Amino acid sequence: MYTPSPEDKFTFGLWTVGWQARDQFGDATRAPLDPVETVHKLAELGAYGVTFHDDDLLAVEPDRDRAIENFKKALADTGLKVPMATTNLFTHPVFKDGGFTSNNREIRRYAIRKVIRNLDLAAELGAKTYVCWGGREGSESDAAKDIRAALSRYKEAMDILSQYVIDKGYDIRFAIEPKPNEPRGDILLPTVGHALAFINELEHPEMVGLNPETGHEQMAGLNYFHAISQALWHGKLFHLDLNGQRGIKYDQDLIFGHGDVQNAFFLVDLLEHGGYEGPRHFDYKPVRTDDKQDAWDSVAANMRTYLILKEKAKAYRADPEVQEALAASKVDELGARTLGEGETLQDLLNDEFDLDGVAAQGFHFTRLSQLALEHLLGVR
Ligand code: 3MF
Ligand code: MG
Ligand code: MG
Ligand code: MG
Repeated sequence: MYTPSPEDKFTFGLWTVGWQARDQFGDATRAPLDPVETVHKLAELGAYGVTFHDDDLLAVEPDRDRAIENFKKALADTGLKVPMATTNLFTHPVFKDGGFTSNNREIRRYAIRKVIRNLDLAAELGAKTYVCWGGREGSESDAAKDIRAALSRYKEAMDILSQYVIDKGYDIRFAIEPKPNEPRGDILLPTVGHALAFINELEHPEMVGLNPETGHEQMAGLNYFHAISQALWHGKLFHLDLNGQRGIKYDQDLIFGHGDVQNAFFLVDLLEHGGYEGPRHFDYKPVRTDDKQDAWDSVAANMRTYLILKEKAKAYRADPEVQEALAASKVDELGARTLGEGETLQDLLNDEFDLDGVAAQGFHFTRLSQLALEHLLGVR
């Protein structure tokens, strides 16, 4: 039970389990992982696929061609897929003021070249989504960056990359990953809402969607379930990064469910019933106190937690008492048009309405929330 298989479409970034746990204050606590080992181990644990930044492939083999050859062989040996790839535009010191939006024009040009080189590899490996997380696109001082010019340069980069994909005939769409801060004091496109508005300004908005991360929205005090719902509503949920976060603080990248578990419960319910068909991608970090085996256990924990929540959500939906409570709370009534088919505004204006009577009615959300919690806690 709760044993993942490729049909569950679980995917992991090489940089997740491969994180050496180097942080602001301390050195690495784990040795680098060979991507070949990661691919084999992920397949063994029941994952569907693996994702990567260009530089992740070079973790133990500095020669790019050889690293790619080894990676491809591991994929062929295991059947693991590569649904998504991305570029590291944040580690190298050259990106200290950003990639697409660095004040230095030469650096902006280099950043685009770096993306294009890995886009070619992504297309070759069959990736359908290319994530852009602009971790260094931002500032610490309002004196340092003309934000409007930076947005123009961000747009320019996305337009150039979209045109490149069209010209090459690649079957790839871009997914912007919002984040409010860290490593920059303030990052451009800080939330799902900001990114959605930005996408509307692009030359090819249809080619660009979102890769929202649980912890990133929660770092801004926002609700990930709401963010994913809105991304779905706009048809922009191209991909996602699942993990755990406990409140407004540094980017914790905990195991999925190890943060706000109630929000995770409703999120899984939404993903399973809301029409998202893409990979269930985990972007988490094994805690710094983990040794190598603990880190592999944490990979399994992400998938197991998701499958447990999936089962809990199903049982919640199937519970007759929940169905009754949902109806009593009029949850379905929100799906009905406010102005019914064939009605006119005049019909609405003519409504007789018992203002005080209706105002006095409760929505019974307490009962519903408690039922959900009890399902989650395993007592129903
Ligand atoms: C940082 C992140 C990134 C992005 C990745 C693109 C290093 O907080 O979440 O992980 O997810 O660059 O997928
Ligand atoms: Mg993150
Ligand atoms: Mg995070
Ligand atoms: Mg992420």
